[in-house]
Amino acid sequence: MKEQLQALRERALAELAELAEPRALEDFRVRLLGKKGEVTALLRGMGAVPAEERPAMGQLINSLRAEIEDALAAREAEVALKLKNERLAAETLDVTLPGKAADKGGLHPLSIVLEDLIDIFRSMGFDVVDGPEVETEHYCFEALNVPKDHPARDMQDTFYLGEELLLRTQTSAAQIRVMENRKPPIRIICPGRVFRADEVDATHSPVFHQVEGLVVDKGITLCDLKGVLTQFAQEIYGADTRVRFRPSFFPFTEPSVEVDVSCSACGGTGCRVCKGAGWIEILGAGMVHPRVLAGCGIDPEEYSGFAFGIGLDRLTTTRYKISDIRLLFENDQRFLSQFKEGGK
Ligand code: 2NL
Repeated sequence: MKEQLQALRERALAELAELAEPRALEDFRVRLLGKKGEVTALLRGMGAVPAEERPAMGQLINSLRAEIEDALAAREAEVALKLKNERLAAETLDVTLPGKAADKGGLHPLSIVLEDLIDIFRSMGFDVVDGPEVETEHYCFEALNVPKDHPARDMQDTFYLGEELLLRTQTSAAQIRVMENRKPPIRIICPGRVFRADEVDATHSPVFHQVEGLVVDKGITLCDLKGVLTQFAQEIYGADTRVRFRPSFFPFTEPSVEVDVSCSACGGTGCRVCKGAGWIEILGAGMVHPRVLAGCGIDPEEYSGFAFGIGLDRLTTTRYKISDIRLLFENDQRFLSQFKEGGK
């Protein structure tokens, strides 16, 4: 029996050295040390051993069992360590690789210019308001003293959405609502999208952007208009910019003016940018027509006001020397990414 034990010992240890899988090790444990295992069977077979040899034999079997258990535990630890090392090697990260910077977005050029504009007017005490893009004929035209037969109302120029509703052609409608609902003093600007049935080309788009402004109070004169708009023009184009006011006509203002600034490209001597004129037109303005005030329930004998309308798209294309207005509406990343902080 001793030889049998010795043979089992050698076979078991040799086999164990070959096993490299946790599953195989568990099989091995069951096969040798389990209830029906080989070592257990040896203990059961002790009945056949002469009584005086039993204690010594029992000890031998128990020490063999202990030896196999220890060898198994050691092999299990080896296999576990090897598997863990293989897994770690497969998961290796090179922490010295440079990171990929997140692609940061930026503001649309129209938004950059609009924010500048809002800052300038806020600093002069203006509030920002907005209104719906779908308007009624009343708010878009009647309340602004635009008569029924005026060309601006023509179906060819205005997108009508039925008998009464239309897409606003200027943001004045939102300002009319403010005049109806608030008592003067009123000092607001109203930026927004406006719509006109224009053919698309390098300088025209059926959707464009406007910032209108309105001031109503006691004793407001053309001097206030000139002061505010000169301040605005010089903040946008530079402190040494010259500003001139030319007589013009709008149905909603009387008198009306158009405002030009000296060309920032040539300083006023005439160049390609200003088409030789030395001046660039930037906005239209005027004293709010008494009929417009009265229509909103504001007594024109007591109050007066001025209003202006600035085309945001042209302001943006001239500031950034953008040659085609369509670039503002196409959302081509190659164009837009040039306006991100830090450039491309
Ligand atoms: C232009 C001209 C202008 C106004 C807009 C206005 C608004 C109210 C009352 C009176 Cl509520 N007027 N707006 C006045 C004068 C000119 O826009 O050429 N814009 C690009």
